[in-house]
Amino acid sequence: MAIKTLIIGACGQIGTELTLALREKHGNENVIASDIREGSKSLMSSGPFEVLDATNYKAIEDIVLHYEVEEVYLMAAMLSATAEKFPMRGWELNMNSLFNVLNLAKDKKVSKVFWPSSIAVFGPSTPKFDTPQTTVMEPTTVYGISKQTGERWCEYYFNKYGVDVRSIRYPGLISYKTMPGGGTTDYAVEIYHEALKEGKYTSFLSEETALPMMFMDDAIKATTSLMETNADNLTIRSSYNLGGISFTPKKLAASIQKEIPDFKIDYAPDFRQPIADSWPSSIDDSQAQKDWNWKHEYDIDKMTKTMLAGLRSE
Ligand code: AKB
Repeated sequence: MAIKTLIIGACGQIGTELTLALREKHGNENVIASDIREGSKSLMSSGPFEVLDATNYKAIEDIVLHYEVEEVYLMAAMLSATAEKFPMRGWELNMNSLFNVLNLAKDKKVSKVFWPSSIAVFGPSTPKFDTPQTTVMEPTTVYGISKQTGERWCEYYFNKYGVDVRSIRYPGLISYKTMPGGGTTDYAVEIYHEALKEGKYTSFLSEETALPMMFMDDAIKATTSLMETNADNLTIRSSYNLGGISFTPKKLAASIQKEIPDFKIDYAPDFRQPIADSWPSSIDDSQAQKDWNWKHEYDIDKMTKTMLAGLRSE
C-alpha cells in the first residue's frame, strides 16, 4: 500500500535521490518533497513540493496534517565543515529540526521517522579500524556532537514514548545527481567532476587519509530497507553503523586513473584534515547485516565507472 511520506531537506545530496526513489516506490503524489528553497527540476516537477523551514514546528505540522503524512524523513542538516564555521547555527538547525519531528511522532501525528546520523559521532579515542557499533564516542566537531546527542534523543523517545524512529550512521556519500555541500568527505565527489573537467584535482585531505565511504545507490537501498524492516527485528534505536568501502584520496585517484590514465592529483590539506583525522577509517556494520540483512554492492571501481558514466551523460 502507498505510504504518504514527507522528506524534509529533499533538495540536498541524499534528499534528492531519496525522494526520487520513494516516488518510484510509492507513487509521485504520495511523496511530498520539502526544503528551505526550491531544488532541481526533476524533483520539483515529479511530485508535490513545499518550501519548508525544518526548525519551524508549526509549518511542518501544517504540511503533515494537510497531506495526511505517515512517515517523515528528516534530511536537513548542517554538515561537518560548515558547522565548524557556524557552530551555534549548526547546533540549532541539527537539534531543533530533530526535536520537531520526534515531537510530531510522540504526539501521534506521524507513525515513523527516519533521521540520519553519521560516522562523525566517533572521535579520536574511538577504535579507528572496523569501528564497532557500541564503543567509545567522544566527537570533537559541532556536527559530531549534534549527531551523537541526536542519537541519544532518538533512543530516549523510542524507550520513553514508543516513537518508531530509525537511523543510520552514514559514511561519506558519493553521487553524481546532486553535489554535497559543507562536508569533510566532499572531496570524493568533487574529484570526479574535476577529473572530467580539468583532468586534475587538488585534494583538501592528505593522500593517506582513509575514511568510510559509500556509493549513493547503496545508501538509498540501506535507508529504504531499514524503514521497511519489521520493528521487532530492530535492536538499535540510536543509529546503525553502516560500512561500505574505505579508501584514501590516493586510492580513489588510482581508481580514476584506470578510466582516465592522464588524471593527476596533488594534495593541499586544509581545516578539514583534522576533522577527517578524528573519524574512523572503516566501520563494522555486522549489527545492520544481522537485523535487516544489510549488504553493500558497490566497490571502488564499480563506483568510479558509474560516477564517470553518470557525469558524462549529464
Ligand atoms: C560530512 O563529511 O560532514 C558528511 C558526513 C560524513 O556525515 N558527509
